[in-house]
Amino acid sequence: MKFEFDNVFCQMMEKCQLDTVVLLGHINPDGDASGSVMGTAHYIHAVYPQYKVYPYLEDTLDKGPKKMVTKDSVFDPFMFPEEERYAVIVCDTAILKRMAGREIYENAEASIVIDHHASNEGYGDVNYTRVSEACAENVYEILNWNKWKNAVNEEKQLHPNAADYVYMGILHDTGSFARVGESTFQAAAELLKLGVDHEYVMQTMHNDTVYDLQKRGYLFSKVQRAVDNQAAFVIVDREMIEKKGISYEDIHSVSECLRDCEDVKLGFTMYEEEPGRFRCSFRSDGKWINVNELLAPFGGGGHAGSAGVRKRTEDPGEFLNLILQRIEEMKNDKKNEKYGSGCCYEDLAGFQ
Ligand SMILES: [Mn+2]
Repeated sequence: MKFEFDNVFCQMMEKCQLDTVVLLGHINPDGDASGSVMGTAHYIHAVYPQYKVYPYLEDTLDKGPKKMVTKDSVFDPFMFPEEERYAVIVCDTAILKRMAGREIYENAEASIVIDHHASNEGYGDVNYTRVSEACAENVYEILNWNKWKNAVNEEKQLHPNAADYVYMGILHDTGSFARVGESTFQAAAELLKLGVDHEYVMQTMHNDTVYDLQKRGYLFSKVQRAVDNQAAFVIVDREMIEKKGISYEDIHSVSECLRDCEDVKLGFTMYEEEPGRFRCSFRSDGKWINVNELLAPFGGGGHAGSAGVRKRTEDPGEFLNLILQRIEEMKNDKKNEKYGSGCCYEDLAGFQ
């Protein structure tokens, strides 16, 4: 059955007699988290003007989406909302631990969760999680765009608006439509019809300076290989970070670039964000190795093709070995399954 956001939202507000709603996303927000949060906030603001709306985002928001958010003429999501009684809507956040503004969530009267991570914990009063390429695609699916169009028709459409943000979320989590299904293109086409300017939103994808590229060049010169050369990875320790001025933003896209190389199946990065603590990012096609499963025993997770983990260790080499061992084990298990009697449907159930 289709999830009717408007019904669920109105019921929640009426039942709890609330006039305020706060929107939350995950820590270190990206284009999808911010697009989903801001898009939903703008939708409610336009369609339900009787309610006060406060989107809240950490200001560690990625540089590209930040360009759009700082142009917003309706909301300033970097202000911490100080409300008494309110409902929350949480977007793109699989687990409570990754939520930005968790105390806001804990003190809410009611909650709706909209997500697309297979690893979603199922928290919240209403939890709508459907595995898809982008949370913003789910947001697109559940909102009533006819209602929105009528609500914003009267006045001149402001930009960025709900449609611009939802489009941005889809654009970012699909890598500019590199990973899409039919439904993604359908959503994008409908959003363009609603007035989204593709070029305007594409500006949030272009943020590199020449210096950024030089730092990336350095990072790629440090790539190591393992598992018959099929895994490629970079480890960035404090010394490299300080000497070369490498920020997390610099390494953010490296695991994905490596994964997309013709001679690589799995790309990952380990970044020592503070002494002894590594922020690790893994990318695969979701089938060769399901990286969500790969990281589960280490306390990490995400999607079949894209997952992360934070690891506190004085010995990154030891952690690296554990990871590589588990990759080998998962590869062997798969091989045995294939040649065994059991039929393996897991390959097909990957990422859709
Ligand atoms: Mn996402």
